[in-house]
Amino acid sequence: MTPREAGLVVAAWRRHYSVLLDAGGTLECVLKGRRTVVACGDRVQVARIAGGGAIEKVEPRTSLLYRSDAFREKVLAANVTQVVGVVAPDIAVDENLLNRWIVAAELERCRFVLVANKADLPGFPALVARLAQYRSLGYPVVECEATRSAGSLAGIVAGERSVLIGQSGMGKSTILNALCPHARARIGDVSDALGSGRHTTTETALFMLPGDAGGWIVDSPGMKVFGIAHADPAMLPEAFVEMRPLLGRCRFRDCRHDREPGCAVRDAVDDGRVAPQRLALLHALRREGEAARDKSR
Ligand SMILES: Nc1nc2c(ncn2[C@@H]2O[C@H](COP(=O)(O)OP(=O)(O)OP(=O)(O)O)[C@@H](O)[C@H]2O)c(=O)[nH]1
Ligand SMILES: [Mg+2]
Ligand SMILES: [Zn+2]
Repeated sequence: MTPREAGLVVAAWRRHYSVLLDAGGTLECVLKGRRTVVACGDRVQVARIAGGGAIEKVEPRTSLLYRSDAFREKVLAANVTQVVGVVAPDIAVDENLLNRWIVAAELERCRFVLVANKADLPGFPALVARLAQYRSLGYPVVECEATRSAGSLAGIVAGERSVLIGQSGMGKSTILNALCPHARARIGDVSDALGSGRHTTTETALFMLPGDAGGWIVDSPGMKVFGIAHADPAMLPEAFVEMRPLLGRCRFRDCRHDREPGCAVRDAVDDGRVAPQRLALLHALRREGEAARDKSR
């Protein structure tokens, strides 16, 4: 048997992967087994084959972020400790999408941080004002002008394993390049990203952070949708931080927080403690999850 070598997956494109070997150097690898899932951030064991390597084993993960609907799954990153959502004032922020990133992070027990990028642009103060609701949920909102510096983010990502997530053109790759000067990720024009529907970043890639604290950061392609159909519907309410103290306080133990009388969550919506769109998202995610389960039967 050929000896296996251990490494970290640093780039993923379709079914091709770059693995940074613990012993040094990177190896271009293919994946054996159709059903195996591999993502940037995975620790793997590879065997040398002609022309590169084959991933033979994936070590157990602490987290796995992925998008899914009833038909498809797309892994974003493995073993992350923190999800960094990026928004900017020159592109319409899809808050439904944003809340989905938060739920995905909570389900994997990752921290969530929101970055308001492009502080130099005119609509910036209005954007930051809109994001106050996320700060009051407990998620840090960090302001940044990545074309100048990402210094405000350095302390947030240091020592963490983060993934940058966001709609196309928000500036994820620009932030990455500012944090990891050796990265040289491709940066696109916003007009390009919006006009043609093309995204500048087409694969996920992982970069080591400079400095002694260690950690790494994954850049991902822009997205327009983020399905979480793989989530267990029973786990979803826990992913909404402001609902946690209310769970178990409804009249019915199996309350869906929909139209049941004596629902503590609905009461909280009525008196403004829970935003109606957050409860609506909980219901939408539950429907999506149930539809995906029906389909797979
Ligand atoms: N004015 C301004 N523009 C910025 C800032 N940060 C990034 N940009 C610009 O925004 C555009 C998109 O940046 P990217 O980093 O490619 O965006 P992205 O989020 O990686 O986009 P995708 O890879 O398509 O998902 C580029 O033209 C950047 O120069 C900023 O702080 N201020
Ligand atoms: Mg990019
Ligand atoms: Zn209820």
